Amino acid sequence: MKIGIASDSHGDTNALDVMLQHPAAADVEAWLFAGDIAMDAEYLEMVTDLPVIKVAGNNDWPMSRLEDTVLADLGDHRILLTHGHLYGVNFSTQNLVLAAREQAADIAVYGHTHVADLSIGEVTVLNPGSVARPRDASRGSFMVADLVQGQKPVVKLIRI
Ligand SMILES: [Mn+2]
Repeated sequence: MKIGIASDSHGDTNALDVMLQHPAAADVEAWLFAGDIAMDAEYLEMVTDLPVIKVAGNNDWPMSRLEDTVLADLGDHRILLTHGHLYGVNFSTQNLVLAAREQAADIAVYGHTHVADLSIGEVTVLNPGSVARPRDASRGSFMVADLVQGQKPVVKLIRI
C-alpha cells in the first residue's frame, strides 16, 4: 500500500491542496501527519476522506488532544510516528531510532526540522520536510512510501 507522509504545514491549507493535486499523491491510501499543526491533519481527513494518522507538534501544545507519539501497524510494517521535538531531532535522530527499536518499529517518521531526511536502514528514518515552510529548499515537500510485505519501504521525496 502507498502512504503519504506530510508535516509542518503550519496552517497553510493551500500548500496541502497543491500536495494533494500532485500526481504522486493520487494513489495514496492513507496519510501520516507528523504534527504542526493538528488542524491541518483534520483538513487532510476532510478533503481526502482517507485515514490520517496524526500526532501533536510542539506548536499544537497545549490545545491539541493528539498523542505525541503513535505506533501504526500497516501490513507487516510498524511505524513510529512523532513530531520529533521530544526526541531531540534538531540534534540527532539517535533517540528516535532507539525508541523505534524499543517498540519493534521498522520505520520512524518525524518532522519539526522542516528538512527532509531519508535514511533506509535497520530502522528506516523519514522526515518529509515541511510542505509549506521548507528550510532545505525553496519548494515544500512531502513523501510517498510504498509499503511492500517483507521488504524495505520504497520512499520518494516529492517537491511541490
Ligand atoms: Mn515543530
